Amino acid sequence: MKIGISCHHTYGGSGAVATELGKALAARGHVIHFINRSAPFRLGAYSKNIFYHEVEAMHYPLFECPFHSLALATKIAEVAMYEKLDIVHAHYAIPHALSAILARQMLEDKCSESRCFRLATTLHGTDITVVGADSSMQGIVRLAINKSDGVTAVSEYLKRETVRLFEPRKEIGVIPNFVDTGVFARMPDGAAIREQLGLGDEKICIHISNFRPVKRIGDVLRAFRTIAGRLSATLLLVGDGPERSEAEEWVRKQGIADRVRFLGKIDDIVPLLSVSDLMLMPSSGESFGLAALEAMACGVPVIVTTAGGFPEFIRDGEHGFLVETGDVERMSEKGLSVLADVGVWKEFSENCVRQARNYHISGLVERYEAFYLRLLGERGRR
Ligand code: GMT
Repeated sequence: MKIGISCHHTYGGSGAVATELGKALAARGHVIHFINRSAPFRLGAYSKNIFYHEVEAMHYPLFECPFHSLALATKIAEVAMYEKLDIVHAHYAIPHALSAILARQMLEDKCSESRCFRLATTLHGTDITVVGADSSMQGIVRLAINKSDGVTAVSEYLKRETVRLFEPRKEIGVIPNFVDTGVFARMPDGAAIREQLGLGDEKICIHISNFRPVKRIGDVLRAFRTIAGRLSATLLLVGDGPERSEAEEWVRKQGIADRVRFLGKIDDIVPLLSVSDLMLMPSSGESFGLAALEAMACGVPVIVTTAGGFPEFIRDGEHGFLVETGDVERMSEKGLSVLADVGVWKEFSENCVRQARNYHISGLVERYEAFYLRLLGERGRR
């Protein structure tokens, strides 16, 4: 198949999923065209079957800001026509699905309906629960869902939320997120990585996010403060975003700045996960929580919230613990119980690796292939 993929290029789960999916599809012989504002952060070097088309929006003094969504629509139409795309897969409802819908309208008089690409849209989370839930966006997100040929959500939770908030006409399927367990695996040379990072033999807690309010960075820090008060530990904070400065200030005021490392955005997180003993992810509403699955693949037990999609792949007392959103005391207590007992940690760590294998990329890529083929089959019947 010839597949166009449009996603957010910035640091975050939806871009990671879209890019890894594209790379895996290319490895299976499909031709993939990424159509994006910038190269997705996990794209890496050129490889056979992968092409990248950059979208350049026009700058004109009359416009307060350039119209990227319109330029994206034009580029999708151009690539779809000249590369004869079968499928355009939009990750995140806006603007990608909408731009693809516009692109299809642009092509109306250029290709017959039976030749035009089919639009697959994957909903990732905040496009529904935060952005889409805002009254200024609700109608447009509903349109993006209803006008797509097929729609998937990354968890049952997100599907339920989409149906509750938008009452769409379109049936929503669920294809959960995935991890390449060949890449996300605990590296054996932990000591060398620790040395490179200037770490000793203390316990390592890790949090990876875009530092937005939904991630509840304050809960991460407060839970860690209690943990670090009881045993020797360092917290690695990976990523960046609006709440980072406040977090840095809090850490300084609490006198724990020497125990907390703000590492910023890092693409290759496997070495960091390989020296980590515990991931803290206390989000108030995570549609899936890809970072937790990637940590589990590297043998890192997780402390997460019962909110959102976490309970669909993380079991309490087996892969770590699930706590109520905001229950920092239980987070630190459960975190300490895993960190302080080598036997428990080892058992949880092994359980995590086994569970991550159930979400190995190959099985999920096959489900996306089947989804595309179903959409193409429907095209043939129209
Ligand atoms: O807000 C974010 O965390 C970023 C966002 C994204 O679009 O990159 O993440 C969402 O999509 C990921 C990939 O499907 C999911 O693993 C995250 O849970 C989801 N984030 C939220 O629902 C908050």
